[in-house]
Amino acid sequence: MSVKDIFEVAKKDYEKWGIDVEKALETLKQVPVSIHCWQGDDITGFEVNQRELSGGIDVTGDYPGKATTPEQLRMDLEKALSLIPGKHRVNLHAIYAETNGVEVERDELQPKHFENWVNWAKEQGLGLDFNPTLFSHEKAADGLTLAHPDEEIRKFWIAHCKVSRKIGEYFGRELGTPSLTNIWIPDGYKDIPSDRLTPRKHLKEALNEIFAEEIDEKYNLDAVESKVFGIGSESYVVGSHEFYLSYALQNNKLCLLDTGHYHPTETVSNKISSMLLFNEKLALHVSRPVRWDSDHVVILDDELKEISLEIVRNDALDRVIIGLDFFDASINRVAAWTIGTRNMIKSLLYALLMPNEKLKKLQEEGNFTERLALLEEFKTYPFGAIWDYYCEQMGVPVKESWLEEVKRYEEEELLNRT
Ligand code: RNT
Ligand code: ZN
Repeated sequence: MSVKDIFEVAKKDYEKWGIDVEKALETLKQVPVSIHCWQGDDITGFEVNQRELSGGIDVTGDYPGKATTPEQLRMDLEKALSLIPGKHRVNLHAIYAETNGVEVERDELQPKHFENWVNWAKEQGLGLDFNPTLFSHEKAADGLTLAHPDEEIRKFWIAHCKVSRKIGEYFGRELGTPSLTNIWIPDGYKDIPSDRLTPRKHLKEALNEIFAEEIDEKYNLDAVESKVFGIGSESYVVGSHEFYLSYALQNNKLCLLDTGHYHPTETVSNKISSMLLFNEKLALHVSRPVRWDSDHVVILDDELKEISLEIVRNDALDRVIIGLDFFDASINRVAAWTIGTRNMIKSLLYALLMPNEKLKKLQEEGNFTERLALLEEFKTYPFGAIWDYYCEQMGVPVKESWLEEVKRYEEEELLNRT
């Protein structure tokens, strides 16, 4: 039986519940996932003065073939994108600027340093997102940036964030889709602080300065990303969830939730509905924290499905901006992108194929037996057959056949890199 034949049979199972499978696929096609460029080169970037990764995040592994030039990184992204169904976005960091061998400090970056990325995005039909890079730098060596006690250091990072928003605006103007410019800072303390308020006051004032200039939301959207701890900031993180949740609400910014940035039994899926009631939009960094904020490749686990269910059943596909954030250097990096992104999309399809209205009604009626029974039975509905058909329709490899492509690419390209 062909993929299409199997699909036709599977579709009937869903139709019994009034689920319009074709419509679900149409909806899925419209959902962009922002793919982080940094999986391709272990967050190294292309600065002339390359610094070691810092900021309390870490990449482990030495799988061969890492991209070391912008051309290689774009080529690898193209390979991954050819294996992922749908039209998506690419998320850049300031360290991915191209400055022609000239050292340009981060507070002096300009849109022109991202011209190659924009031209490439136009060619590929992609949107671009952006992040100022407030780590891997001597001015962040003590793990403090926007909340630093030294005003000069704060000023430097404020200037960097300001130019970053202009770069985001440039992306949005050129590509016709707003850039999400997300600020994440590593600031915190290894040991118990004697003053928690002052650093947070510095951060609040720094953000106010950064956002002082109005930028049209048609071109740029600002987000702030919180965290609970990092390596070297185990006892205190300045930009905590409460801090940014309050800041975002008061200042009409997007709160960005990274799934690795909460306590182990706290889930992002359970936060989305609350935030939807008070925020017009919110943003995600979907990651996989294994025991800590380890940024493993996203798998199709229960929490991923639950996140997608919360987005879909609350009709929030255009209010929750989905981005990915993982980095694994112990496996083929193109495969890592492909696996993680395909899983994100799969989970959205899974959610779109649930009888969400029926399930809500059962809860309202207090029919918890049927609610549990259906939620469980749908786990083994022929979801894979719908997914395969979607991949075929979108012109990307079906099932694990994408792996052959990656293996060929590894042999022909990645293993030849020195
Ligand atoms: C760090 C944050 C942040 C980074 C990227 C590289 O804990 O998750 O989003 O991973 O900006
Ligand atoms: Zn993140």
